[in-house]
Amino acid sequence: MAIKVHGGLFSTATMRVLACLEEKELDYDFVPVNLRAGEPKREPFLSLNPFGQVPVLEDGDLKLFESRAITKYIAYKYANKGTPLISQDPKEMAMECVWMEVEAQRYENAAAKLTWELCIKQYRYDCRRGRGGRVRRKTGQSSGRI
Ligand SMILES: N[C@@H](CCC(=O)N[C@@H](CS)C(=O)NCC(=O)O)C(=O)O
Repeated sequence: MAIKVHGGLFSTATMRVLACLEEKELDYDFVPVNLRAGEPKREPFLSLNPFGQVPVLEDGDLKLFESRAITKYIAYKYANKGTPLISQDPKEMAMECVWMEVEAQRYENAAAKLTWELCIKQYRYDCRRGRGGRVRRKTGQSSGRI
């Protein structure tokens, strides 16, 4: 059975999981969840994650939430596929875990806000006005597609 990712297209936590699956060159089905319509806060989604948030990964009979737990699972389970993402050596793995914690505790908060303000908000604004597809800086310059 194929891996399934329930997530949102404007969700940085979902993007973390999709980036990991892409690095591992794994096939997966993306199941879009409508965050604006409050879909994660209702059944059947709550049965997948009682906290009502995306992403959720399904791999066979395993159902997982929390994006970093998901990426660690993928890195271990599919260690021999695609890009190696986690070391099998305990000391190296410990250092990787230290920096994963630093990312989660010290970096994520600011990075998620910046991604929202500089990228996603502008993209959604452009989409509503039929100019979707470009990411623009405040100066009006184009900085590429997302
Ligand atoms: N710590 C969680 C955070 C998940 C999270 O914040 N998800 C957001 C989207 S990025 C969400 O589902 N928001 C909808 C809501 O809380 O109603 C993870 O890393 O998976």
